[in-house]
Amino acid sequence: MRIKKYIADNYSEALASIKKEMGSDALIMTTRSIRSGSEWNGGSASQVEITAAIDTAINDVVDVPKILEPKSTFELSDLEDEFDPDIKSLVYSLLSKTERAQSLGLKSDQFGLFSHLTKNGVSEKIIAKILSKNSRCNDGINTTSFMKTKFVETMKRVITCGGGIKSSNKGLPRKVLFVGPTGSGKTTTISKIAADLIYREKKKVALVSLDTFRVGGIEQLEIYGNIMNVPVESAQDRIGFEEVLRRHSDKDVILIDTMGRCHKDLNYSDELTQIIDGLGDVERHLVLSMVSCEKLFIESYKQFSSLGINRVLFTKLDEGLNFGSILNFSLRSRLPLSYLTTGQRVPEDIEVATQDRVIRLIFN
Ligand SMILES: Nc1nc2c(ncn2[C@@H]2O[C@H](COP(=O)(O)OP(=O)(O)OP(=O)(O)O)[C@@H](O)[C@H]2O)c(=O)[nH]1
Ligand SMILES: [Mg+2]
Repeated sequence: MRIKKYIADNYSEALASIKKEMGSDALIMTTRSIRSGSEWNGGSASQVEITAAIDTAINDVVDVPKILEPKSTFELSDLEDEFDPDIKSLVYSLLSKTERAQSLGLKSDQFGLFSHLTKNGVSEKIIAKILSKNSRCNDGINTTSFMKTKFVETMKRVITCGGGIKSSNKGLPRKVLFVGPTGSGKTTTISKIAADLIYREKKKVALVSLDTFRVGGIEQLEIYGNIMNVPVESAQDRIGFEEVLRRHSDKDVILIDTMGRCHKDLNYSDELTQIIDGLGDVERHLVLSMVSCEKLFIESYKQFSSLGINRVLFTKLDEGLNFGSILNFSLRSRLPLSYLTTGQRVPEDIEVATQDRVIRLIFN
């Protein structure tokens, strides 16, 4: 084991030296800020010290092959950075919140807003990017309310809301497919939307289940369909789905349910694509639950990338602890939001997503 202290003007420089000398297997033992100048003039925390260690036996084995991740069409450089467990992110996670804000280039008058937004789940890197961009344009007037206003302006550009489901004006039924992780609330949300279309908008609706895999997958939808007195169909393949569409060509809206499958099942998206492709426009909504971790949002989005997603809707807001992940995900996916759901009651607990509502949620 080789241990060495590295002193530099900032963490990035120290880490660069560690990586250069010890490689990426180096372990970070300690980090601290060092005051330069003398005690009586206050000194300034202008340098950092990192103690790093490397197991030389491990370091000699340089040819261990990397396990390759399956290739995906989804590309997001920002995100790779965030989930990459390299030395930089390891050290970053060891810093205090203030140190993290400093290391991201923020000034002391921005720490309060930074802290508030991180508590509400907004990614630290996203906050820093937005705040530093805004402060560059407006030197000298960084009051909290000014910064908040600027932050909200950026959020309004990033969070787009596409409205609820409308019936088609082309005389054909609008077809809307819902996909997402197991238990995220697809079937319940479809029932809420169906009730709204039937009772409030007086539309003709059919419900279809593409539960091709699970026995009894249609039962839950059938219960709601029977209550609302609308047809509920199931289709296992493309031929079955085409028949269902023919039978319900007189409907205004056809809502299509799917079963949740593990996000690692990358074939699922292709299976669904084969069933629906070429059968006219199908709106595709990704259903994500506020109770699940943010990484699952991304994994699900990746899972359905070949299917193509047009909208995202968030469920279980009533159980969510914070809502910054909506901003994080919107920024990364650029998907317009359709609905938010706020409880288990059908049909009451659903609302069409609006920017104001989402911004209020994120600011608490
Ligand atoms: N608290 C709360 N629970 C919800 C909400 N929406 C759905 N649920 C509950 O979440 C659970 C799963 O809902 P489902 O609609 O069956 O989820 P799903 O995505 O269809 O699940 P799979 O078909 O198994 O993939 C049920 O107990 C619902 O009552 C919501 O907005 N808030
Ligand atoms: Mg379901």
